[in-house]
Order: sequence, then structure tokens, then C-alpha cells
Amino acid sequence: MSDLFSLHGQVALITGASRGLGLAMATAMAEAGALVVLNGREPATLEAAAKTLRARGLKADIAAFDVSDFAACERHIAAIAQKHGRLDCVVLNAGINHRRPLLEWETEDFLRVLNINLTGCFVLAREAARVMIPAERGRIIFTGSVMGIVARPTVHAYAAAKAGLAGMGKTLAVELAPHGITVNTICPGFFDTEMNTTLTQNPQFDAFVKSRCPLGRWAQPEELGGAAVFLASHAGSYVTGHMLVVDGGLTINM
Ligand code: GCO
Repeated sequence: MSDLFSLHGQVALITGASRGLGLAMATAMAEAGALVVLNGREPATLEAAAKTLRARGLKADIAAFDVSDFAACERHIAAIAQKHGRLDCVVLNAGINHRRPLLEWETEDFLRVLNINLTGCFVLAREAARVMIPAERGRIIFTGSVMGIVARPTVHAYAAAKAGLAGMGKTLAVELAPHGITVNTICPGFFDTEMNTTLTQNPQFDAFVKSRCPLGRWAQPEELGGAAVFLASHAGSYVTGHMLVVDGGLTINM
């Protein structure tokens, strides 16, 4: 049983891993035995997170770069594979949100969200595939969202990017399957993260989440860890092109 979910000997890059869902998934993967490479923009924050993991006897390294700097994405994937001799899994999770009524949206803001949440993931997936294809195995995991499935107002670029990831996850799954690479999209529901503080602190939104979601509460970041370990490990070997919804039942509730 433990072998089924083991990531021992594997190297995984997790983007957006200084905090929130990225750090929670990285922690779970490190606990499953992986050497996790934490990505984010601030080296000091990343180093602190890596230090906390290492203090627990887990394996962690950092790679500080902005996922919307596409040249940096290319350089860093190559450097990680070179440094560690392999790259088994990428969890492409870094993301931002921008919430405005439609008529207040600047086109620039739309493009900024897409660059980080979607195009950066495309570039990183492509570069990871460059390493994984010769190895004839690999796991690519996107952090999508229930917002790629259902809708709420104001989060136009975020929803476009998350639906885009799920769609691209399927084309990549089909194209990369012959190379032994699986590609899946985890679709979180409403999690109690820093990115969502404006929502968790809004009494109306808080009440909405609690009533709309059958489990009746926000999720804690740790509750996403198992999904990442499952898709990265042998347990998920026959799962590809899938959207794994982790939303407390929100999207199946009428
Ligand atoms: C929003 C939230 C998102 C949600 C996400 C659910 O404004 O919709 O900020 O980050 O948490 O869409 O996965």
C-alpha cells in the first residue's frame, strides 16, 4: 500500500509553492518521499519553506523565478533536470486572481493573469516534456479550479485560464501518452488560503460557501496534498487527461 503512493527517488517541481495550495502539495509530496523543488518569486520565502521541510528530514530545494518570464521557465527546467539528474513530476500551480466587474477590467490585467495562470503552465509543461520524453515517463499536474467548470462573476481571466488548463491538459494527455507521460488537472473548490482572504473574510461569501458546499465548510490547504501524491505516484499510473475535482461536493450540488 505504501509503495503504491511512494514518491521515493523522484524529483518534483511545484510552482507557486511558497504558500497556500502549492506549499501544501509540495509538503505532501515530500512526505511521500520526493525531493521537492519549490518555485516562487521570493528566494527568502522559498528558502524558509524549504528549511522547514528539511528540518523534518524531508528533501527540498528551491528555484526562484517568475512563471510569466518564459525564458526563465526554459532555463530553470533545464537547470533542475541537470542539477538533480531527473525531473519526474511538475505541479504547475502558480496562479493569481484579479476580481473586477467586467467594465472595470483593463485588457492588460486580463493578459497578466493569463500569462501567469495559463501561458506559463504551457511553457513549463513543454519544457518538462522535453526532459520527460527521453526518460519515457513523467507526470504533469495542473492546478485548475472549479471556476473552470462553473462560474461566478468578476473572475473572468482566472476562469478563462483555469478552463484553458483543463482543456490543454487533455490535448497534452493525448499527445504525451505514447511517451509514458500522464497529464491531469486538479480542480480545487474553495480553500482557506491567503489568496482567498478577501473571500473568507467576507461574511456573505463565507455563508455562501458553507451553504453551497455539501461538506459545509472551506477546505484547508492540506486537503489537496493527497490528490497531488495520487496523481504523481504509481497509484495514478492509468489516470490521464482527468479533471480531479476536490471541492467538498460544491459542483455536484443543486
Ligand atoms: C475566486 C477565488 C478562487 C477560488 C477558486 C476555487 O475569486 O473565485 O479567489 O481562487 O478559490 O476559483 O478554486
